[in-house]
Amino acid sequence: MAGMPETPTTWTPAATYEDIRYELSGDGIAKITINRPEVHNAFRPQTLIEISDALDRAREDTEVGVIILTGEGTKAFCSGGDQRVRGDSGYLTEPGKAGAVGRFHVTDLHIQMRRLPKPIIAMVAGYAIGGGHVLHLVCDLTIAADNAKFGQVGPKVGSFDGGFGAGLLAQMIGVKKAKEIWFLCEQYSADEAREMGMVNKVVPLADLETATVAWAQRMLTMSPFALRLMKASFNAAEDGLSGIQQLAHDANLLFYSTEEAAEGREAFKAKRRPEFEKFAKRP
Ligand code: S0N
Repeated sequence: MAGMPETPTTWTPAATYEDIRYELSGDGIAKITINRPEVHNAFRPQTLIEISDALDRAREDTEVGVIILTGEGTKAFCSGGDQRVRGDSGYLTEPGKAGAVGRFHVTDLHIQMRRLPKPIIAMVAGYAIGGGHVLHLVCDLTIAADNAKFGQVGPKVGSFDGGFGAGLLAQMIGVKKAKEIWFLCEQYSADEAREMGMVNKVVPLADLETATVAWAQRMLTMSPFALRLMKASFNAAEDGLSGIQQLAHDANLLFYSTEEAAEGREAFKAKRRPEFEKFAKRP
């Protein structure tokens, strides 16, 4: 396939976790793999805590420009919340412990993924179901293998995600189709998901990683700050004031590198009047 890397990527483990793998390509890509194939990569709280930690790691690493989120094996990207640890008050960190109080770790994780100023690509083979489907929606791009299956199961298993799982989906594919997905809980092929607009590209299973790495490498040739601002700009409309805040603070980051901003800081430190009159009043 044109533009594909000629040799497979060699991934180097860069941290140790229980439920996930965190690996680096050495040329700017971090890969996070949910490693629970025995349950189709369903996530328990520990899994989400580890993904969150790995995302922080990738964010702080100034060598990393693009993140790939995927699942171990070819059968599933992720099948959502691990139903064995779903308690009466949310997912349990310590199932079986008397008085354990559950919660939804995905709530903060979704926000973290949208806030992270680097593109995240969902690399989907097999099932992206339930909370696993929402995880791929929240990623910036999705590349799917031709064996991928997408769908929601919430109302079938006594659950629902009315956050990004509903709102973002509706924005992506339209309200009627989003309602169909949630109300009927059927599964959709990779091609159907692409036609709906929630998958960017479908490739043969054997080419999934090379195709994903090719897109990541292409983004690595782009201006990282321009990508950062584009991600924040896309999110700003959907995320309201908190989206605008991200974009505005990114403007701060840029402004701080100007002589004009430095003049205010230096004048304060020198206890003198800032000479802002020397700066152009831009049209
Ligand atoms: C994915 C499905 C369709 C695959 O079917 P298939 O191929 O027939 O495989 P199975 O035999 O069913 O699965 C293989 C083994 O994997 C286990 N397993 C699969 N999924 C899960 C899971 N989610 N939790 C625990 N175990 C799972 C199977 O049990 C089986 O194991 P063995 O071989 O030992 O029997 C099919 O597997 C399927 O439908 N899975 C369940 C999908 C599901 O219910 N997902 C959870 C849905 N809910 C969420 O994800 C909620 C997420 C969330 O945190 C949230 C967010 C916001 C607001 C609310 C919530 C909330 O939780 O309520």
